[in-house]
Amino acid sequence: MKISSIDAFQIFDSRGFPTVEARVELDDGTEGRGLVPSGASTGQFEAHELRDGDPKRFLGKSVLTAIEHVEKEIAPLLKGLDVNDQQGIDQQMIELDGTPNKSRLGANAILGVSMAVANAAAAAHNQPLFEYLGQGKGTLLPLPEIQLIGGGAHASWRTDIQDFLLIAIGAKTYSETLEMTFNVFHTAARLLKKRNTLAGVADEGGYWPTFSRHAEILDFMVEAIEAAGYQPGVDLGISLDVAASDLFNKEQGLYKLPLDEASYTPDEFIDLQASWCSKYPIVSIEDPLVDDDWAGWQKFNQRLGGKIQLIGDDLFTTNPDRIQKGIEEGVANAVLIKLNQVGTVSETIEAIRLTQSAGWNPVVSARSGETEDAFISHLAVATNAGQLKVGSFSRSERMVKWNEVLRIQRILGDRGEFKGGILF
Ligand code: 2PG
Ligand code: MG
Repeated sequence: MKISSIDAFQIFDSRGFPTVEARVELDDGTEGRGLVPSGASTGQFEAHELRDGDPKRFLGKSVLTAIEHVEKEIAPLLKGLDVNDQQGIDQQMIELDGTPNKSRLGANAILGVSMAVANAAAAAHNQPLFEYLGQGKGTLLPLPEIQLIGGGAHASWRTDIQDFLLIAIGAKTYSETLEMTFNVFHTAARLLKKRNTLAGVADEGGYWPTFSRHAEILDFMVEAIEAAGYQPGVDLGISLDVAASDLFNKEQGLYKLPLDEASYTPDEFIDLQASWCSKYPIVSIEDPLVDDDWAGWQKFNQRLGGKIQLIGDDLFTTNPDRIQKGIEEGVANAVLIKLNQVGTVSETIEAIRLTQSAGWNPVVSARSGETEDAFISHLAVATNAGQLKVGSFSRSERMVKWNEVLRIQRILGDRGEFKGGILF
């Protein structure tokens, strides 16, 4: 099972922007591919996504240098290595890059190869990816976090808060989470149509936000859950990704919400979110504060961490060192897990294990710029992560992930487990 060749080429993601596809071939002709996703509300501590920056080509967004790094530097280094040694291969690429954030070769170059190596190894073993990555121990089907309304950087700043999501906390099976979400998603469309405010979907497939206040969206979510015949807070809960790093004005020390014509000090912003938690059936909040306010996060966690799931995305950027610091300082109780924030498969798995070792929840997540690939569905099951966030319930780059979990559910049969909505 030796690597015989590696190459890469430029494909396009769900926003029509260039990204990397890497291909690893083994001695016996087996191959694996790695398709790299891309964020829009990226955290400042993420691994570096290398783009060419040539304004004459693809708006500066082409990834041809990253591809050249795969073919000229990574391929010769890895040729002849045993494809089963994911960690050793990832480590060699990290050392070849030589920077703390993978900025020389590009995290997109390294991740493409890392994912292709995992897929090639799984194919060589004739196993589905989740069985290979989890060494047969991955049996937990994830609870989905599914976006109803998309805003922020994914909808031209039509709202300030980024994601308004549903979690089907009352579902007994993975399939039932999808049925419940289906019912609310399509009921919401009917309600919006009636108001003449149905205006298509945002980057992750959630409805385009045609609302004049954030609280109006929360009211609408409750209305849609009820109109679909469910009990808010019992059958389905609300989850928010505030993506607060995008809202913080450093000079003024204030969070700005232009939609509400309001500014908040960090303490007032915590108060606002606490008041939303008492008024609405909110079960989870991601990135409620800026990504370097560790003391603020600690305060938030002390106040609300016992009642809701508190997820760090931009705060942790799937980086084991930052997660470790977060665990020591007690700033959250869950970590958003994104492969391209850290840049290799083995570091991503390490981040998940570290999160689990603290008794926290890992939430495996897609990016706003996605591809037709469903690697993360397998990753979530392989690691028994328990939760999966993929954007909404439309657009094929989203549905391919939900559908892949349905396929995994069939493969697992009686071995498959589902814990339901007990978030902590
Ligand atoms: C997030 C993700 C997905 P992006 O903030 O959690 O919703 O967005 O990929 O743009 O960072
Ligand atoms: Mg986020």
